[in-house]
Amino acid sequence: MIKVVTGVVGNDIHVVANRLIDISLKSHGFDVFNLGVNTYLEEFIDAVVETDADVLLISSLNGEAEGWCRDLLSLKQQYDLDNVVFIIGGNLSVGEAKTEDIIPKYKSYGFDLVFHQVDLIDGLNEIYDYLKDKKR
Ligand code: B12
Repeated sequence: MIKVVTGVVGNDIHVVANRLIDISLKSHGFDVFNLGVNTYLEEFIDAVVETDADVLLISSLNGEAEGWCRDLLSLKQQYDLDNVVFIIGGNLSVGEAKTEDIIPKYKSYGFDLVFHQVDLIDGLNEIYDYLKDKKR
């Protein structure tokens, strides 16, 4: 069973998308470790290491992930997490920003898949397709 750690990064209390993601992942047969809102990047990484997770799926609704996720690359190297898939979605900037600027920025932080203001169902379907291909 694919293990997924999920939650909302930083000082972010928007919980609705997180609950919907939890329900969707479970109904698609994933083993879900939901850390909920107000979770720091280091806590996500600890959970990934502890559970030996295959995927880390982070949400940010207030847009502050840009600040909270900058250290992802160095944490990935520190804990040797090359085999983990890193995904982030939600409102990935504070205020207006172009998706074509946002995606490369988060990829440079170390995320494999980035969804800025994407419909949740469309985004999750893309994630499920990506993970299916990875498993082959
Ligand atoms: C409800 C709400 C609140 C509630 C939250 C209650 C709760 N416990 O969840 C309250 C009133 C507390 C709140 C507070 C704040 N909020 Co508010 N809030 C909203 C609101 C109205 C709806 C958010 C929501 O839950 N939607 C339901 C979810 C399911 O939909 P969604 O947010 O559109 O999310 C979609 C995508 O982001 C995506 N998605 C999310 N995660 C992921 C992950 C993946 C992998 C994928 C693929 C997709 C994905 O899927 C969702 C569905 O399409 C939005 C405005 C809006 N109309 O969207 C603002 C909004 C998110 N809030 C905003 C702000 C600024 C705040 C505050 C900072 C306001 C303030 N000055 O105090 C605080 C933040 C406090 C904090 N520490 O985080 C801004 C964020 C702006 C930005 N990023 O630039 C928004 C967009 C309002 C706005 N237009 O300015 N908020």
